[in-house]
Amino acid sequence: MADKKTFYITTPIYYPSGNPHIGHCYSTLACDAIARMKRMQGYDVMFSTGTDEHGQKIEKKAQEMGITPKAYVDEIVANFKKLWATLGIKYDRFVRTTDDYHIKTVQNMFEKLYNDGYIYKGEYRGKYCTPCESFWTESQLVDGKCPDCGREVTEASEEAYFFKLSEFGPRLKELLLDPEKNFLEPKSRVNEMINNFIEPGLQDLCVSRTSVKWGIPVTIDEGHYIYVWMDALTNYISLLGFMNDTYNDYEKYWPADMHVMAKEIVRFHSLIWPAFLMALGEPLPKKVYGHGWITFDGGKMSKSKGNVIDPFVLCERYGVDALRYHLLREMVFGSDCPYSNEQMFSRINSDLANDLGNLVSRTVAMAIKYFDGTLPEEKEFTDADNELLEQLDQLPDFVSETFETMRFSEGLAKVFSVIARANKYIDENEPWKLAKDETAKPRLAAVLYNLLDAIRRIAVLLEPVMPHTSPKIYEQIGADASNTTWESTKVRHALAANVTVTKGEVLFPRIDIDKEIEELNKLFPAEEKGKDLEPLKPLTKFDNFAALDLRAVKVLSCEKVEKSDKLLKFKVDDGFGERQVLSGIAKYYKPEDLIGKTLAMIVNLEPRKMMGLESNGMILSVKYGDGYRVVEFDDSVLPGSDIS
Ligand code: ME8
Repeated sequence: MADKKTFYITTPIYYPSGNPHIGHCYSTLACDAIARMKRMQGYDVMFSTGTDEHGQKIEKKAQEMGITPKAYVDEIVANFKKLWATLGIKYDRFVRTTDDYHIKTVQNMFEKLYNDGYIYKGEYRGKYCTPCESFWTESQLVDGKCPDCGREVTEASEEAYFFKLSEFGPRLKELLLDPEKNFLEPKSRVNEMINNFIEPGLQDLCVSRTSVKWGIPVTIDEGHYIYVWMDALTNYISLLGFMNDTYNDYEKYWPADMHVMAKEIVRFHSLIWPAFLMALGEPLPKKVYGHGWITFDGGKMSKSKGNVIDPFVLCERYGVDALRYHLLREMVFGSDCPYSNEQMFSRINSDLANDLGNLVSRTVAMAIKYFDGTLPEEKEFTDADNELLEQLDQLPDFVSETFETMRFSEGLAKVFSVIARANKYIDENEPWKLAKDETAKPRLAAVLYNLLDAIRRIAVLLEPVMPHTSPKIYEQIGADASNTTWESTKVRHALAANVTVTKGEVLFPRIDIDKEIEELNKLFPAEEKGKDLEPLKPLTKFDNFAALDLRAVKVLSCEKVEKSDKLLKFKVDDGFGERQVLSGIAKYYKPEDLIGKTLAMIVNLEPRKMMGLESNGMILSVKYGDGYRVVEFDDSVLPGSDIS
């Protein structure tokens, strides 16, 4: 027998820097649905997902919690796996970048690229966004800030290894514009990549760090650690066994058929990843799909509208398949998609309970009522059946084509339009009237049989999206393994002519939307405003304020206080002369960054001693995240100026 055709699909490997949320669910569900469909279509599928565990963010979080980075990620990775199990995600391989085989591949690949002259040692100077772990060129900054997250960037410089990304501009442009390949979808992103990154000139890519120790060590230079994207992207081949001995699937599955991700990391997948592969002399992935974001009230979650979006809670209350269907139905490929529970409830009620659920329950109930559950062999088909049958005939190819290009929304809308057509077919043929006429029994049997067989074909096409519901439908309509294959959806009347139906549970109970939102609000009360703030103090006399002398002061010098990890020692000019003051902000500032700044200070507090040093006043700071920021003025404010 000839080998099966293979199909390799990947999700991004997620950062286990926080627990998975509904956004992560979308990419993973989309890949799962495609993988399931491809398996049904007879492909030998490799569907991979995993976690991207190295880097500064995770190192910092673990440090804050006083545990090792590995212990920190282990717990979150377990939550990712638990969520995927809850959502019915059937991945074939879960890669962790801390897995030995992955580390081996990344190290081997680094060495090869170094030996072949694609990686060299240099000094990096540039704008660096710490939270995003990204270096940016001046032209990529938006208003001088990180284009991804909008936060401040800082000038960074360190000894580092570089990958010669700058050499690959022309080949990458050719790849992106190749009309045969359609490498990157949606097409709108192609211009973005070319205009924003290739045309201005690709910069060589920093692929190692010395300051972040939580990473894969560079084997040829102690103290250097491989820097995020080279580590992360390589997962797609390490998990197949490229340059490691753990797996032996590279020849079989590479190149990947589809890399799926959201838009913010398309750049890494459509420029850097192919460039690495070009340098390695390996085949390129066939397709990169960058979908939009699931957004919450314009970016933020809100509990006040019953907008609980804990995927575990949603699955438990409304069912896994309802959530799977809703997410895949709502997101139009390429656009962002706002999430709201209210919208999900409407979808469940209209599509799942009313249209699909009713079609199944009405049809099964009629077969039981009119034929005791088993249809007679004798049937009378007429031209009135043609329209429904023709619509069904067109579905399999359309579903297949839309699903595998991430256009689930279109594909599902079409399936549900045929479900609506089937419901209309019931109303047009009025089985309840046929049942009253003994001579119309063959026609009645044909009508019910057409309906049951339509449900069969529809349920099979929906199985990739609703894998728990379709088998329940098969049971109710008397379908079996032979007539629930993907191929069988192309065939009319594959159900046994004398099929027996069985009454089953209600597939999707209707939701009373107002009541449910009230219920959710009770379960998850909206957070009280100001809950995390210091409580307000009682009123005080104006004189108490007037007694304080608040001034602008200029920092002349600033240094750490020995043996204290909190205190900084300042010399400031208060307009009248110099004075020494201490402040407990050493964790949030480098001393040299404060020199020359004009700050706000209370200058008439009685002197206090700290760590044996005298402090004459108090520098004002404001709470900022987990730390503090000094209150500062621009240079035009003179030292000694009164603050009132
Ligand atoms: O970027 N809407 O990891 P990450 C839709 N480790 N999709 C969303 C989403 C949302 N609101 N939020 C997250 C990383 N996603 C890197 C990837 S790959 C070699 C390395 C999904 O945890 C979406 O797929 O930040 C997005 O691209 C990905 O999670 C980002 O995951």
